[in-house]
Amino acid sequence: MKLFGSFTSPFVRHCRIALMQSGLDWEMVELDIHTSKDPGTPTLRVPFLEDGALKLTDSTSIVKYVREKAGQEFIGDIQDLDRYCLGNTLLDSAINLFLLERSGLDLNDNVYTRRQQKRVESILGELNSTPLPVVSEFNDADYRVAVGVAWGQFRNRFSIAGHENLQRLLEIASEDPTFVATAPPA
Ligand SMILES: N[C@@H](CCC(=O)N[C@@H](CS)C(=O)NCC(=O)O)C(=O)O
Repeated sequence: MKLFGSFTSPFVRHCRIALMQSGLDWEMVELDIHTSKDPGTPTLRVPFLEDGALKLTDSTSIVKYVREKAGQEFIGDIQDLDRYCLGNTLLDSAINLFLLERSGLDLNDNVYTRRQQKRVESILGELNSTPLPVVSEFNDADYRVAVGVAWGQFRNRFSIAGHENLQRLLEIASEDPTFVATAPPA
């Protein structure tokens, strides 16, 4: 199967982690969504996946598909699923702000982008208050939060200076070989 995406995207990173852990046959096709004229996905976003006739357009359906195809569990617990969703919302807001700023918008001069910034800070506080996993027991909620927080540090989009649990989460994740192998290029 083929995963389309960039090496800097945290959503793609999570898919790569699941694929590396799956033992399945796959390859990564590098795609710059911002310059591609015909990216091959209706979302105009990465990642997307092709497995024969099957096409998946979102990292959540991709990770679930890969886990289940490999005989592994995606997310069974409702609180883990909610934490995964918080990680997603954090990333969605932070990436939108990143792209809007890159396109020339003053983020402090707009009521909705200020709300997005507030959302990022509020979610970081909430995620910081959740219990820490051990490295051998990372589930997809832990991976989603870890790739999100790591992306925020990589792009300098938010600080985790006051969030000791999130700092510790990244330390724990740094003991995970697939998390390390999928780090964005320096
Ligand atoms: N909900 C999507 C979000 C994917 C997403 O936002 N991808 C970013 C890259 S990290 C993107 O392609 N952005 C391009 C754009 O918004 O124009 C998923 O989980 O796959």
